[in-house]
Amino acid sequence: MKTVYMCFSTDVIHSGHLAIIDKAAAYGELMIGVLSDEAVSSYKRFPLLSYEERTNIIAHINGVAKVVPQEKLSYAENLRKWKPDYVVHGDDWREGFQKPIREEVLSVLGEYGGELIEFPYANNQNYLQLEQNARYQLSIPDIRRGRLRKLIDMKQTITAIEAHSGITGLIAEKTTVLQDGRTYQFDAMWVSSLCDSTAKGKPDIELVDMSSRLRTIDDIMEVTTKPIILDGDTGGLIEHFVYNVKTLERIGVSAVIIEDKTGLKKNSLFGTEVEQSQDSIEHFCRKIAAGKRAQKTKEFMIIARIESLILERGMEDALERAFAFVKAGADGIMIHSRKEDPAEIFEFVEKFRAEDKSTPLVVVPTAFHAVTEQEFKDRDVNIIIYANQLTRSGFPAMKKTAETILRNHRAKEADEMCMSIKEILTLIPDEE
Ligand code: SPV
Ligand code: MG
Repeated sequence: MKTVYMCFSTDVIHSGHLAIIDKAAAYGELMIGVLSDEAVSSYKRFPLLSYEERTNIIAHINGVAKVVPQEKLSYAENLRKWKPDYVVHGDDWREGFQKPIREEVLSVLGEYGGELIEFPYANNQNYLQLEQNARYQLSIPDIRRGRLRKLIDMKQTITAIEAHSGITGLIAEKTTVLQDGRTYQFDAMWVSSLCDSTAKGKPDIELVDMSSRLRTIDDIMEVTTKPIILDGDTGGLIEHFVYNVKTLERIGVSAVIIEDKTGLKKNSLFGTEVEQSQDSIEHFCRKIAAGKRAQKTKEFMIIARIESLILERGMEDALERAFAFVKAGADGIMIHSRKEDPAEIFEFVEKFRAEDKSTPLVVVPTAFHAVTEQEFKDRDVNIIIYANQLTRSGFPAMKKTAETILRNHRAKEADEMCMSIKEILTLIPDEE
């Protein structure tokens, strides 16, 4: 009896899948590789059904003889392990994102004489509609809100990139890179006070008020599904913070990070070059506790951000604050530093983790940008935020274009820096 291998990532099984399973099973004993939750969420979208549920459903489909896990988008490991006579796939992967995966499959099959069988891909409107509905589900506030915690549970260490508009939200949502048989995407979005203010041409001093920040969040939410972490600055007055917590969780934001500063807030990366005052432990604990009491859902997170290293108040102060803030109810701790050398961040993480193994830790490696995600993961850091890189790369590109047009008194020379008109017109497809 010949053996046949197919990989499945789907959580919305439809008759198109059943038809291809029937065809594949006609070639021999059919084994299905079910893609792990991590692989599905970094390749397509967060799965609506977990790996276990998807495995169970697929195992009960007529014609499926065996179900095995497939950890990566790459088939190589499973093909070398099981050596199926045939791999079956739709012909849609000949072009586009999955092309290198297909080429690798052909090469591994070549190692032992296996064969690839491709069926014409069924681009059925009903199936596309099903996938669109699944994506829409993920953007519903009640479903989006809890996904930050789920992602941390699933991956231990997740990444977020800043978004300050619909288009930067789309970049955070859709950018995917294929590397070594794995796909990479950002897990979440950070709505930075610096970038939201900068986009409005204003300084990062809590001048852009919450109504305006909510407008930005809504623009992002309209076109994305990934969880949102809001940079909540100081959280403002306790009396205002409790209202804002309820608003944020109602609209589906997953977490707010508030920093232990008071008075006129300036951006942390100024450090001690400008006057900034740190809040007292007692007052900031009251703010956290009031926020937690106001919260209505169990998934929303209030994360406390410690500015002691930024303000050069020392490691002991930072740690004392961290433990006090957790005791007051904080769901996570963000430790910040503006030193390129990550030593003080690593020291904080090590000392914090010696006493607290579970509270999520957050870092913003803008200054200590040489540290890799793996190094943070090895130290049990849970959220890595790329806080401002889209803003810092986007605006210089626009400035250069404006200067080029001024210098040449026409637009021709700037054209090579620009996306083509066709690309910009089709960048955002019409909603069906
Ligand atoms: C932001 O992105 O607005 C932040 C992080 O608060 S930092 O700019 O490093 O203070
Ligand atoms: Mg900020």
